[in-house]
Amino acid sequence: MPRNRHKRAWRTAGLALLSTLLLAGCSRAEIEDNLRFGWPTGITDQAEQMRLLWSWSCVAALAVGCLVWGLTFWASAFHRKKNDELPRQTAYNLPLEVVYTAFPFVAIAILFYYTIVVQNFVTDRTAKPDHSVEVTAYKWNWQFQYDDTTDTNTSEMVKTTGTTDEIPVLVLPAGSKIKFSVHSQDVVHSFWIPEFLYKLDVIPHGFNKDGTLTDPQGQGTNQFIVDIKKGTEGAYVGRCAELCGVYHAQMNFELRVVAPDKYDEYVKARESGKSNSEALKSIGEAPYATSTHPFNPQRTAHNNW
Ligand SMILES: [Cu+2]
Repeated sequence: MPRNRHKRAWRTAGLALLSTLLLAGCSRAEIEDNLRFGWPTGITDQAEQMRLLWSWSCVAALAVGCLVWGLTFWASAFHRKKNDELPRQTAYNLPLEVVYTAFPFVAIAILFYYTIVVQNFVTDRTAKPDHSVEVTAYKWNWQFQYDDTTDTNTSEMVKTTGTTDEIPVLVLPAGSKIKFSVHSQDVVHSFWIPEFLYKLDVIPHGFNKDGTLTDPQGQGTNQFIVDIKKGTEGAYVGRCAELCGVYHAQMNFELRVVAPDKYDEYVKARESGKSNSEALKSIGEAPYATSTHPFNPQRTAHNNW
């Protein structure tokens, strides 16, 4: 192909690319949204780190894709069969072979490295949390115990227990580090708040024949820590993510993220003996779950949980 035709083809391709970018383009929010590449929005620092890993992996995959598409386009555009003469035959290009063997290894090594870094961040349990919550799962509900609280009437820690009529609402402050210790009273459940982009198996303690725990040291307790971001106040549904029996699908709870000063007020209200709904009401929050509702056992009812 003559030189100026080459040039023209490249210019046309460049213009097409530029106008696509300009036409697709977009406000900052839209660009950011596109860079999520379909990744859901989380409310924790851990979720954000996972999102970054995903976004950069997609960018890397697109870069490789563009290279492959470019070479495909280049080969089909500029190396079409022009006559019956056989083109120059080449083989055993050692430098090229080294490059295309080494490049995938380097790409995989980089992806592997960042995956491990993010995984270690997400599963890290060494940080000192601001608050700790004991989560107990049982067929088919949840109990949340706030470790750093004392109910003045019972001298026990403040607990919120779900019932058939009332979804348990777990109240936590925005902008804080929370440690969850999850255990089960019966079968395996799974603690899942979709906005954490994380779920953790809730496993039971084993029992000896005399009813004592097989491992009182705490095997049977899984733990994880999340940093709930600032400005994430709201109601988020929580679910059981492990098929655990007949009413597994109704084993819901709600995470209510509130401002830190409201959280302190809430805890004070609970410590003074107020019920969960009374305490929520006293800080100006909806007293009951808003993201999900109790299961209606009527068979004809349209359940929409
Ligand atoms: Cu369950």
